[in-house]
Amino acid sequence: MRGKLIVKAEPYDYEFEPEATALMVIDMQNDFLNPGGFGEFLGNDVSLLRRAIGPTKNVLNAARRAKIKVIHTREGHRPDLSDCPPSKRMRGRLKIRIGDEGPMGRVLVRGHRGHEIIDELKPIEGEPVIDKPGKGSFYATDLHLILQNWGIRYLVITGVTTEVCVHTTVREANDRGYECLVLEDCVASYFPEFHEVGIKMIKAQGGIFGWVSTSSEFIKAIAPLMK
Ligand code: TIU
Repeated sequence: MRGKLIVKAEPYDYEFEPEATALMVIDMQNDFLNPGGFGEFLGNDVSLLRRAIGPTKNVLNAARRAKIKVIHTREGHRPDLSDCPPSKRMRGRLKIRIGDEGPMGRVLVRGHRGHEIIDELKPIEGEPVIDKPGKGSFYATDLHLILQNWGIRYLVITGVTTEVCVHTTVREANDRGYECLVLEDCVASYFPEFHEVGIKMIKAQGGIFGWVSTSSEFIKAIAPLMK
């Protein structure tokens, strides 16, 4: 279907072209959402992030049915840690650091269970997975190249955590000219107050970083594409 669709959003309606839109699922990895991983070693209650799983699953299913492109990201590092800044590894004086052996294999290292995307949101054939060493999804990755090749101008954002990797990615995308819609029930933080303020920051000042809506409003908007 050609033409624009409209999502009820804040600070005002989000208009987008489905063929030029990608759904991004950011860092929905065992290391952040399950016990025994990086998120927990940082001192967090990982159960706080799990509220985003159900709504994100619904959006993912709807986007697949509507033939909207999907891209997943994972934060993590090469087994030799050559792409992990020593500052990142040492920060926090953790007992179990990035690269150390934990209950889900080596923490935040590619190829280990903790680094994998959670079972509930596994990528399927045709959905690129971007492995990123930083918080932002554009930094030191081929995400921008893929989006440009696909003709993508609109990004619908889900994932964790609101004020860290989601915010960094939205800011990076904003400076590269993408129109971002953040689905607030599909993103989450270990700090509910940071989530709340992080969401406010995106839509304040006329949508300084983009728009905010919900999974149900987005699914309603793309319903005509789900034949
Ligand atoms: N993916 C992501 O947000 N990485 C983090 O380290 N987040 C925290 O909130 N710690």
